[in-house]
Amino acid sequence: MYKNFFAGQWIDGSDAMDNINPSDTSDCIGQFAMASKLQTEQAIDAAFDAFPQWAKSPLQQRSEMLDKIGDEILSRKQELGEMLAREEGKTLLEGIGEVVRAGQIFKFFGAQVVRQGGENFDSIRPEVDVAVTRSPVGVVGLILPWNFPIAIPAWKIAPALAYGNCVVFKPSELVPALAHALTEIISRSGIPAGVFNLVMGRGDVVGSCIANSPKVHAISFTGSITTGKRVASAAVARMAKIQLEMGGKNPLVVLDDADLDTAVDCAVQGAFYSTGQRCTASSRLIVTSGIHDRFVKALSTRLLQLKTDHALKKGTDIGPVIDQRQLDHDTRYIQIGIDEGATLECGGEQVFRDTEGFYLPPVLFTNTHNDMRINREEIFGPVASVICVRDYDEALSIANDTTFGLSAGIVTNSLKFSSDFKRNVESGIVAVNLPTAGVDYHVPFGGTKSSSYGSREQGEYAKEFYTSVKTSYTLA
Ligand code: UN1
Repeated sequence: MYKNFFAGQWIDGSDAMDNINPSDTSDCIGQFAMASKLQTEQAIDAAFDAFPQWAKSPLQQRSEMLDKIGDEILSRKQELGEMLAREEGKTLLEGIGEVVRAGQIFKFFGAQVVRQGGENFDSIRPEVDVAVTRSPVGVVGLILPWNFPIAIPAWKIAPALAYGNCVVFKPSELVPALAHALTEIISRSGIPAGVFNLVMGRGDVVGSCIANSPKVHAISFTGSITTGKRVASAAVARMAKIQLEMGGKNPLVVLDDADLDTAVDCAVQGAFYSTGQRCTASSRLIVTSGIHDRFVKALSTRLLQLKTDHALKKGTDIGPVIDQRQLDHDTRYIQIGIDEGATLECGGEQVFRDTEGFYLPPVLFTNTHNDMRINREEIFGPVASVICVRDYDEALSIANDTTFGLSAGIVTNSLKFSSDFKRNVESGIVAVNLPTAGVDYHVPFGGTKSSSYGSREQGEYAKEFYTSVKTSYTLA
């Protein structure tokens, strides 16, 4: 039984959940404690009580602590990567990559701790000095998804702690093992009791309690738009600070002059790796007519070569989708695409392997248009559509014709079109001759329109959310 961690103690839940391997449903990774509402309140109280002391803690102590957490994560990348692949279903290589990213994030914020500085201004009044400084926000509630079980926790927990906040961390109930492993590492870093708390459990119990608690000063959320809106309205009702990262329907534009191999690489990596379960996935492939047929042929050939199998099996390119519910959801959308008149170019059916898992090989639709539901709603699976367009102008206008705005990509050799695209595409991230997914850890991450709300995550920009600004005036 893996326990919750709050007020510096490992604590049993009021209930327990099985953690099932999506590559092999006979493999149960463990039983994880589910916190009750009362326990969640106790965790929040612990964070609230620990905050005044932690806010004043020596920077050197915080810096060394985060660096040490990063070191341990990096030194255990193989083991943690395996656990990640086993629990979430991305391949071992992707699992290890994600663990490394998490380690690097902790080390980055370990260094950022001692790079905190304010600004001085001359006043408009004589003899007055103005200083702008930053203070921690307080107790930060983190409500997180299952698709990056260690990297997303890292990019929220590390800055939260670096800037002097206390944390109440609610992972998705589908990936408790990595959350538990990360908590175990943090718990041994010398962190004072109550500063970091793990509460596993259901959204309507734990998540809702965090969103509604007057003792939680800020909430950072990554997940679906529906849940994000619910969290946001609870937080706004009590004027808590909020940061939301939600869906995407990210366009990858391929122009006639593109290098075909680069275009296919970007589409395969961006749309189908991590089983397409990324909010940065390129689910709309917008292709100009001169290269369309060659692109579709080369991409389908590549897709048919990809091996969809057990995430830990050597040679697997695409792991399973996360669970039965997601598989049903993906399959429902495939049917919607067929009913809307799209052509199923490859994939479309669940497949069966040696172990019982949720295997859905890459699905590619062609002959689609941007008004179809498969091109308007986020599917969050290994499903992408090709939209054929006349020219660059039509490609840009279709790329922007969406309620989302997280990531966008273009494959072209034209400086003119790539520059124009970087300027005019409505997204928070734009990639030229690179996949829309897979981002660096030291620069801002986030989107526009309904993809994101609040200030950016990651890199130095994270401080906008995890600190509040104070302006002081002093008569000299
Ligand atoms: C990436 O593409 O490297 O949930 C990161 C997601 C995003 C993270 C994507 N928040 O997919």
